[in-house]
Amino acid sequence: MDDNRLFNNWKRALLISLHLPHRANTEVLSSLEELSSLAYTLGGEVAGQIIQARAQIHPAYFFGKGKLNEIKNFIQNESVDAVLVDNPLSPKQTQNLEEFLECEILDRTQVILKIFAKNARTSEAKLQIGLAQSEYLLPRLVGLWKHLDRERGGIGASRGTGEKQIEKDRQFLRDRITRLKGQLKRVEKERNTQKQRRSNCLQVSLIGYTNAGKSTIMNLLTNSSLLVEDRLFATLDSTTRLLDKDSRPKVLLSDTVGFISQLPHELVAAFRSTLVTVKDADLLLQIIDASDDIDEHLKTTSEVLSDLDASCIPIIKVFNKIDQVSATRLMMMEKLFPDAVFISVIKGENNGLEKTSTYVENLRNKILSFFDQRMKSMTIRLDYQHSQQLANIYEWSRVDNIDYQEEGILLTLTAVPNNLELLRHRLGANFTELN
Ligand SMILES: Nc1nc2c(ncn2[C@@H]2O[C@H](COP(=O)(O)OP(=O)(O)OP(=O)(O)O)[C@@H](O)[C@H]2O)c(=O)[nH]1
Ligand SMILES: [Mg+2]
Repeated sequence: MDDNRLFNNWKRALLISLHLPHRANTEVLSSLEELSSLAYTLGGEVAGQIIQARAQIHPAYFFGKGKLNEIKNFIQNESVDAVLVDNPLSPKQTQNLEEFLECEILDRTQVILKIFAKNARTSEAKLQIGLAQSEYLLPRLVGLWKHLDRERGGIGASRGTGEKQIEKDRQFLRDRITRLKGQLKRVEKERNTQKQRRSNCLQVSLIGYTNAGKSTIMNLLTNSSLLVEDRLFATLDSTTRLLDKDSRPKVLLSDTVGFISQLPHELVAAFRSTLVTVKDADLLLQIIDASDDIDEHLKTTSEVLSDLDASCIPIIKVFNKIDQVSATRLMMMEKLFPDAVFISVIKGENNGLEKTSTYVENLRNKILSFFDQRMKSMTIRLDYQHSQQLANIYEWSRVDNIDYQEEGILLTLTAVPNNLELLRHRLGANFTELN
């Protein structure tokens, strides 16, 4: 079965949203604005937006019947070929809406899945999105086939063609899910081996809303050239680089896939192996676009972190793109978040190259001093016959002092407690701890 056949292409979309009483007006509007960015990221055109305020959802059609007639007129008058719904729909609701509006219906989840499929480059990202798409499609096959039957010339003409196919497709998807899960398990195993090799390093993970500037900051901190783009979900993989080649302990920085509000749970589950860099981090750098909807972005990030079981990891909040905000807004944010860092990493009118590099260096120092504050020191004596262990010592800790004395080599070492413990284990009985 070909995914493209199931994820039909469309050119001109109408965006619709149901405003339920528990959601604030601004939240509904900014979410719809974001759906519009998602549509553009996919290369589609937006013909218009319609919002319906309602006390509760209509169980069968999600929207009220009156509004649906208005929507149907709009579709016909404006040559719309897809309706993007900014709410999660059940398979049955999607099917009913397709039948009533005679138009392709995509909910927010499906739009996001399509963007991921379009942007996936590495084999791991392709496996993960394949899994998320298959899991999303499985309960929706009935609706899809009804849609295709209709295209072939009316329900009566081809009744049953789809029904027979549904069982075949369902089996195909089940087999595919099992195969993709198996392949992802192998990738995860490989990742675990790499992790063991890096166990003497501290891990810092860049996290946050999509398009906040994570990859731009990663590039500047590690002198890399990862893809940076003004569109949503430019990054779908994790990339890890050394932050500073001379620092001890070594600090690794990872860039990874961004978050978005109402991130489909199929995606969080499928991207678990990519997001493992977040779960395993010693410190998270949360990048927030200072010019965007801060409250919504903070809320989304904390929800995803709790979904990943990563809420306990210490976080440094980094407000980026301060070149885009007024001095008053900046002052307000500084008051609200006294421990956060405020930066701008793009050279612009109010932001020379010098200022940008000062921001980047301050951020680097903030990361290093976070770990410095947690480091402990110990003094040891190493017998000369075990001096080959010096390589390990330099690898695992910062050597503050070394003195070649008659009885042995006297060393003062500093490292995070975990690394000191691992070093003690490695040196075994070959050293004497003096304090
Ligand atoms: N004005 C301004 N733009 C910035 C700044 N930092 C990054 N950008 C722009 O923001 C856009 C997104 O940057 P990325 O680094 O790709 O963002 P990301 O968080 O990695 O995004 P995804 O990988 O798509 O989740 C790009 O067009 C950057 O040039 C900044 O400080 N100021
Ligand atoms: Mg990125």
